[in-house]
Amino acid sequence: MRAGAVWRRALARLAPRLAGEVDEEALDEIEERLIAADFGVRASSRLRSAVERAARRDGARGGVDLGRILAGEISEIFAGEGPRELASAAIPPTVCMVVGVNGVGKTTTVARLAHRLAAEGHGVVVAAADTHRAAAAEQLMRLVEPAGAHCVRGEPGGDPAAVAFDALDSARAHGADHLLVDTAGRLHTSGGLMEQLAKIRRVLGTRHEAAPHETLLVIDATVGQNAVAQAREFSRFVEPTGVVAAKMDSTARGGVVVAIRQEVGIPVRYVGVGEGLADLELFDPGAFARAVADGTPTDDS
Ligand SMILES: Nc1nc2c(ncn2[C@@H]2O[C@H](COP(=O)(O)OP(=O)(O)O)[C@@H](O)[C@H]2O)c(=O)[nH]1
Ligand SMILES: [Mg+2]
Repeated sequence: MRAGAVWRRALARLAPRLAGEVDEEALDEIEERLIAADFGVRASSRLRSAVERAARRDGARGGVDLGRILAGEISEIFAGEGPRELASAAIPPTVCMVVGVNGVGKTTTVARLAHRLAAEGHGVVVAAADTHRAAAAEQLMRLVEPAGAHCVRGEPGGDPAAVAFDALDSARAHGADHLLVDTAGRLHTSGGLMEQLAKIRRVLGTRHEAAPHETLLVIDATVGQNAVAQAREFSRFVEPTGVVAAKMDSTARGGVVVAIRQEVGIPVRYVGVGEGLADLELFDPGAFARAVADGTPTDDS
């Protein structure tokens, strides 16, 4: 499934069919549909007000007008943001840390980014900084080695920050352009996950100017508003530069990308649209908004 198809499915019929003027009933209906589509209560209520103002101003009549206005207001939330690839550090390697709770798709995302970057001709080193599960490093190695990426791992149960540190040295030694750091989602030893992640960040930062240059927070799109809570929690400790909304193919709702953008302020950068290594796409706010407009049923259909 491609992102365009995901959005068309997830965002169809957000605006109700409507014969005449935009009234309270139609606005209530939009708000309910937005909430049902995972936009979150706050974003949905703000969008309702914005649509109401715009509909009055433009003298909107009918569902198609309403859908177009809703799409426009959603675009406003992403104003000025387009699809954006990973940053490129002035001095290589560009360091990207991938964080998130267990099972959301972190390791898969690291593997996908490794393949993507390698296909563009970049040298890539990955750090298996999830040292709490022996299987985690195996999984990562198996996924990235076909791309020609070098994988650095530590002792099982060892210090993840030490693995990140060694991997940075290795990336320099290999002259790699990118270092991708996979992390654990749950911590079994003493000390919280967030403190551990903050430590990895600090260690990378002391060894390399401005590292990590990117911190991608992976969320599972099927958990809806829980993902917003996760984004809020992680942003207190690791300053995510972007969200990867994984498993978008496994939900019929797509509003969580708006909820996170508006309520936590982190831009969505990538979307996971399947289980394959190629199933990671840059998030395109324009395509998202267009799917809202295109999904509005015509008034006589
Ligand atoms: N359908 C679907 N499954 C995904 C996607 N991304 C990851 N997964 C699956 O989610 C599961 C957990 O992924 P993993 O990367 O191991 O999660 P981690 O614990 O965060 O490292 C695996 O079975 C992946 O294949 C996606 O975009 N779509
Ligand atoms: Mg993992």
